[in-house]
Amino acid sequence: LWEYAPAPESRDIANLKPAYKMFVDGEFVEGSGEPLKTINPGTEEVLAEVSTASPSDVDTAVKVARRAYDRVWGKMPGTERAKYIYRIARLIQERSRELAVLESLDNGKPIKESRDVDVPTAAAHFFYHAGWADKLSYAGYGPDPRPLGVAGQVIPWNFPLLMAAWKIAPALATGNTVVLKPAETTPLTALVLAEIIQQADLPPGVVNILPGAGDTGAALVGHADVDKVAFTGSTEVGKLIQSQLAGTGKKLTLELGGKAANIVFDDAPVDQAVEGIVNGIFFNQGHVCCAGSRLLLQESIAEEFLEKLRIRVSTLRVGDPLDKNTDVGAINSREQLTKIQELAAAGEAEGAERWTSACPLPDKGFYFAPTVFSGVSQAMRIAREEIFGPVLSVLTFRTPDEAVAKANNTPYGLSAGIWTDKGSRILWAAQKMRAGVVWANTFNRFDPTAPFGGYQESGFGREGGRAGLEAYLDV
Ligand code: TXE
Repeated sequence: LWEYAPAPESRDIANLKPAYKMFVDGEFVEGSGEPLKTINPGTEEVLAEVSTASPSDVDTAVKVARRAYDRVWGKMPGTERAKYIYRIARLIQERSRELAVLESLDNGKPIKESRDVDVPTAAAHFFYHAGWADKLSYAGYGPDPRPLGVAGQVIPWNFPLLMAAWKIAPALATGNTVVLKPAETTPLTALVLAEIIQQADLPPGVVNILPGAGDTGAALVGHADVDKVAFTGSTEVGKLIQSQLAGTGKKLTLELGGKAANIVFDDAPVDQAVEGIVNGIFFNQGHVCCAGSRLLLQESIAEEFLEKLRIRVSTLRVGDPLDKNTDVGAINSREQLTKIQELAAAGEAEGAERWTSACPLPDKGFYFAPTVFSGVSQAMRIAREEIFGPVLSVLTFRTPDEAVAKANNTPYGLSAGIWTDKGSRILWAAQKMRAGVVWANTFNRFDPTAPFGGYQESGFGREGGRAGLEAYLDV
């Protein structure tokens, strides 16, 4: 049995500073908002004090971004923009250990995930988009598609660096300038990305990074001189932004919550499916908008499959995010932990059968043991609401039609998974599923070449691939 071990990975690698400033016009400056303290969710210790942007700082940053757009970036040939974007990608690679440790400290995710997924995928987004910068005329939008101007971008805390890359890279490739607000609980890696942007010699004002809470975000997206808004976060705030922007003519993309179904048919390769289901919900503590949070099992295999699944889940090691053996790290904040606890309690109260892994949890920090609910019915809150934590809800079905109907019985529509040996069934189900991404015999695969985005209350617009460029262009 695994025992709790102190972090072997030195936190010195993170190059943590006691205080961080915001990044405006190529400089790190003190914001005039109330400073915030970002904490390590794995230990509850304060990591650093971070300067925040007031509405007047937002106004300054937008003006600076406008000037950089008008004078430099909006006019620069794509071949030149590409060089800067490649440089950012290379610098992310060079500073990858620092970024990975800092991400795990600030967010709580296991170091093996920040090391193997977040940081390399962030670099990949810059590499991929650098390649587009000088090829936009050949992208099928007609000659010289135009950038929109200033992009106001607001991102969440679940993939802090990766979401920043996901937002900034396509904006730069298409010739837009950026004002980005990271989430209040995870501002640090975005500010190291700002250092990288400075190191890459990007013209001042092309990218500005302003930490702050929801009020800073609201001031940014509502600013009259912002042309395009890109938001990733809760459906609740996404709806607020949509109504705030109604009638302004700003281009908007929203990437919101999800409640993805992972469907396992009776002919699925069982061991592979068990791994995929575990990865689908326990990766990043389940703080994933496309997490496979609903498992739909064909009735004939349900009991056997559940048994194997519980055995596998009981081997997951929960604990110190900096320990390389950790599979499930810390929940990002006390608020999120409370939300998960409340929804799990609702699952029990509504009559689902709760199984929780008996793994040891550290005494300090925000942790939640991997949990599987079986006997879940479609009306239960744990089948309808996004839990955004390491909690899986298991439902059953008899026929493929019933599986697809249940998968689609959600107000969301971000992703789905299908596990079967039959190629024809994969194609059939993928066509019928209202989900922006459908994975077959795999899950949670991210790639900058593939468009990502949702249906219904999961938002609209696509990020990644050629489709993602369209959100930043007038065509
Ligand atoms: O999200 P918020 P929270 C879901 C998940 C989670 C729940 C709540 O279910 O439990 O949302 O998380 C900024 N105008 N997702 O409260 O508030 C905020 O500062 C402009 C799914 O953290 O939406 C942060 O930078 N911006 C999701 C960002 O919005 C505003 C990822 C997201 O925070 C704002 C995160 C406003 N009025 C949570 N209010 C996903 N799709 O992956 C807040 N913000």
